[in-house]
Amino acid sequence: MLIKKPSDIKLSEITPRELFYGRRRFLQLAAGASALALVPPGLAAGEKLPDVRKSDYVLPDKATPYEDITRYNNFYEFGTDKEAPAQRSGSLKTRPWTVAVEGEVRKPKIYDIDELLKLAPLEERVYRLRCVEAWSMVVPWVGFPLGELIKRAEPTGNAKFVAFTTLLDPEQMPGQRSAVLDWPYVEGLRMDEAMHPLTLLAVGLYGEVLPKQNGAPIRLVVPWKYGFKSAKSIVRIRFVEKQPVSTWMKAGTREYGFYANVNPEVDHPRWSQAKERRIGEFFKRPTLPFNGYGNQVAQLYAGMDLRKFF
Ligand SMILES: Nc1nc2c(c(=O)[nH]1)N[C@H]1C(S)=C(S)[C@@H](COP(=O)(O)O)O[C@H]1N2
Ligand SMILES: [Mo]
Repeated sequence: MLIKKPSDIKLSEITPRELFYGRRRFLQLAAGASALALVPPGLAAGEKLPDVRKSDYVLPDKATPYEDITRYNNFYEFGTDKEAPAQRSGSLKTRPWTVAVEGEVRKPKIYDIDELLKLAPLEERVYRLRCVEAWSMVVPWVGFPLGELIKRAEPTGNAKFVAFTTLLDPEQMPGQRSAVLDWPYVEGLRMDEAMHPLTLLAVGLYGEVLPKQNGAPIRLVVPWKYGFKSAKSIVRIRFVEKQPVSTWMKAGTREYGFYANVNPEVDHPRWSQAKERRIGEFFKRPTLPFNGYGNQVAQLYAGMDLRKFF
């Protein structure tokens, strides 16, 4: 049988790679071995993730070039400069790696990362990422919905929130040797946000194994919230009854709220959130409510004052 199911059709077959990945990345792929020199340190170069399906979550926006997504990062565990994570994350060991799923669940479990990679079909999803610092990117993630893992854990009726914790190891994460944040990095979601089909556990980028600077081996992606909600290099997923206090809330209660929904009408106390600079573009563009995902997520917040619950 030659006719393929839609799920069998790879994105590369229906969208020219050059269009989808951007010209520089295409040339880099096409150049083969000589492209290796362009790959930043710490990346398992060319490790393709097998069996990645196309998903329905593909934005029409042009994807940000691979070089920008992997060289302009926020990952304070490796320093506060944007270039630091690409330069310094080589010391992170992503194997062996475990993720503890625990707390208010009937089936707590410590997953090995390679088991997690096979938990659910891997999908390619092209999402917008909007940083609270008013820049944005368009990122082709590879991952699976967090909800797939939550279902298997069987949360109890007391599970109202989920807390995500990043690895704590100053030996591997030199940025943790200074107290810029209260380590380890912790973020949280309400249960319905965590179960939302857009909420992704990402293990890859551009069809390949996730680079360390982007949160290898596994990171959260919550596209309608400011980027800091998307915790990197996760080692613990804990189901709890009370709203977790996130690292950024501790760093500045007035500046970083628990919800952190992208909202052009609620300024950060020190700057406007009305516009953003898409990395690689010159002119700023207006920031969209919920980062453009309002149709899918606004109902989660019906009746809430989103100025108060920022
Ligand atoms: N553990 C950890 N996760 C983190 C951060 C961090 O400093 N440490 N930075 C956050 C912020 S502010 C942003 S904007 C995104 C950036 O993700 P990217 O580097 O893949 O673009 O990661 C988020 N996740
Ligand atoms: Mo951010």
